[in-house]
Amino acid sequence: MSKVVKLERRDVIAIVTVNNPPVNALSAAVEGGILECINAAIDDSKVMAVTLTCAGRTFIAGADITEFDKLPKASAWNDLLAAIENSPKPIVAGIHGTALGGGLELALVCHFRVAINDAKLGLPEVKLGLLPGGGGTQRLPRAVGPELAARMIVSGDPISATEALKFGLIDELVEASETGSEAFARKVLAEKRPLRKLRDDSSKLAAAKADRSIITNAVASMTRRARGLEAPFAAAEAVRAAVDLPFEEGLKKERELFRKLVGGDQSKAQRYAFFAEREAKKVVGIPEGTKPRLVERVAIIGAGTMGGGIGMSFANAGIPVTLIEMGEEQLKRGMRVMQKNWEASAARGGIPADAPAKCMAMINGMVGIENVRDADLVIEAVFEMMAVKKEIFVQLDQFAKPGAVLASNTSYLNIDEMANETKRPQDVLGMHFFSPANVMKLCEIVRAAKTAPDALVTAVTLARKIAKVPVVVGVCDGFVGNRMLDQRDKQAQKLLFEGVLPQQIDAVVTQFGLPMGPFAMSDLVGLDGAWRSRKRMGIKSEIEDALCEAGRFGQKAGKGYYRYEGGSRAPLPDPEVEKLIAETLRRLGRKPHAVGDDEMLERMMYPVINAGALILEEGIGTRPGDIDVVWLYGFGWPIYRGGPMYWADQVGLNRIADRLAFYAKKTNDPSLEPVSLLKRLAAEGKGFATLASAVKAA
Ligand code: 3H9
Repeated sequence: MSKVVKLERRDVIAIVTVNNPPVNALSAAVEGGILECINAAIDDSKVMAVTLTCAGRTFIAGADITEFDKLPKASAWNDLLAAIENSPKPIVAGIHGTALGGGLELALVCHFRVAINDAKLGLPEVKLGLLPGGGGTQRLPRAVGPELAARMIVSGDPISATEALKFGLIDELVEASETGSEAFARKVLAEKRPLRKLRDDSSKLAAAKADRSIITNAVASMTRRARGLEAPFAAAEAVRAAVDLPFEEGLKKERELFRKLVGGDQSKAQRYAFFAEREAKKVVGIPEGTKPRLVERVAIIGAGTMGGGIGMSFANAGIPVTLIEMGEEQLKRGMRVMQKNWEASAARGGIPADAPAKCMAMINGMVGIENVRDADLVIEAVFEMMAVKKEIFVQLDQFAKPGAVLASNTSYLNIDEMANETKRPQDVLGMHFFSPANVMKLCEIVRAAKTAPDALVTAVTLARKIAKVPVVVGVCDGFVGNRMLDQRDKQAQKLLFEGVLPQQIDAVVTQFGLPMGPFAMSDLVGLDGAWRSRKRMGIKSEIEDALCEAGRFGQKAGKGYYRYEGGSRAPLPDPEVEKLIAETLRRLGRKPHAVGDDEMLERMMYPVINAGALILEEGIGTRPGDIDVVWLYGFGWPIYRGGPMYWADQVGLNRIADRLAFYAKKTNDPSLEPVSLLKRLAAEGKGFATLASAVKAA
């Protein structure tokens, strides 16, 4: 009998229970086990109906993604689906937790489905660069209609059990999945309900057959953000096949599209990213079983853009916030911005109409740092200057309660120096949020020299609680994300001085798949801050200085490297800028020359990889996957390229090391020389992935 699937009988009801922690993924063993139990139940003359449920935290959350690289075993999977669907005895799926991917597809071949109220049901395969390959694209449109099915399949987002009931995906809401499905099975028997096979029911397809815009519109709204991704378009094609083709032919189409995607580079990269994100949550180098400290209230110092955004993230998660400013005016301004942001989300329908008031009630605005007293975690988000930060930490040491975690949101500065201002450096760490902090998911958790393991775990746990993706990094200038990004931006600036236009450089980056190029990003951030610091330090950056002197401070001024019309955020190339660059180059005696797109990409991206290698060499980042997660969630690296370190492995480290050495000479820039880790791996013919396994094994 199977170790992961159990069969019991309660008089006429056979109960099949999957128990494959943590998420009951459909491994080969689970598939085989379910088939064996279903066949045994069908063969048992005492059994009249069967239920399929799961032990543990969730219903089956999909196929086992770790097994995808092995040979496909479509026939075993098809045998299982056919055995359930063609069973002469009713089979009821009892759902709790998440019925996802292959899990929902299995439920869709059952004749009935019941779910508990907080269950979620979805086909998230597109998020792994796939489409549902177990009949989901053909049966879901028949269950809920093609419009909702297209939304679910093309976006990968699940729906709630209540919505599932409303649209006919489930038959009933129940209190508990096991007892509820058993009771429902008895009802089916008592009422002699006919077995419903979705494959034979095309009634919900009629409307979309008559009016194609139903499906076209749903697909268009879901694929708008799918730039560069293959899977959402393939998924849409499969849903269209459900409407246009007979069931069997639609299935064939689905299989064909699935096979193409599963062996493709995009899905491999997306599956890699899925596991990299989960690995990143595991903090390396702390005693096993380290527990987080209890955090019931958070204090944030500074109600500016960052502080406000961080405060919103905590309030959204239901964690009370004390927002602290130096004066009433700044505090009022900060609170007003938060309220406006929430109201704008409510107006867009992103949050319920009563959410802004509820969220604002979570924020307690106060003047004076002594008000950190009640907080279990304090995050300072004040001006990015070491002297100011140090002063804050001296005061935190005085006012914060013993055991409170003290965090800085600095994006570049040395956390050890701040920690040393206190008598409790073990409680100090960095929590570097990315702007806008209420939207961006990345949070670099900076472990300082003396940070205690439980303080670190507290920050990681809390970041997850507020729906951020935490990555633990070490202390260095710019940590992982900004330190690497600076290398790209430095090279982008050099290209500008060779006469390449901002829009040409940005286009190379966006064509590669990032949402924004370095110059559009500078315009978004604003050019004036860096200009003022350069002036203070007596540093020059002639082109950007000239832009600022002409009042071109970026988006907020309606002009920077680009011009912006009528308050729009769309960057438009500006002949004025071309003129200004040409004049600056003439003044400096530089001759513009053309640079090809491939060279631009190499010159901007390979230094990023080099910096990543140095970060690993120095131990600032633990795993190459952590660096990839930073880029995926901090800078919108295209998920179908896995992350910079994964991408580097696909390009080949040998090539990257060679090209870096070449550009170091060609552009007379020794900072481009490959670092020793990169050189060593390249010489050994290895990739960064070999380091990931070394860390895992440790
Ligand atoms: C599919 O079904 C294809 C079919 O259409 C075609 C068939 C022919 N496999 O996320 P968590 C692990 S494609 C293997 O931290 P949560 C995960 O790595 C699949 N492992 O928990 C982690 O391991 P560890 C479609 C999996 O509570 C642990 O479980 N399904 C899988 O925050 C806990 O995960 C999906 O895409 C898996 N499928 O979230 C669902 N799923 O502890 C993907 C999870 O060693 N999964 N693991 O680090 C999820 O979305 C979330 O994991 C879930 C739980 C919502 C289920």
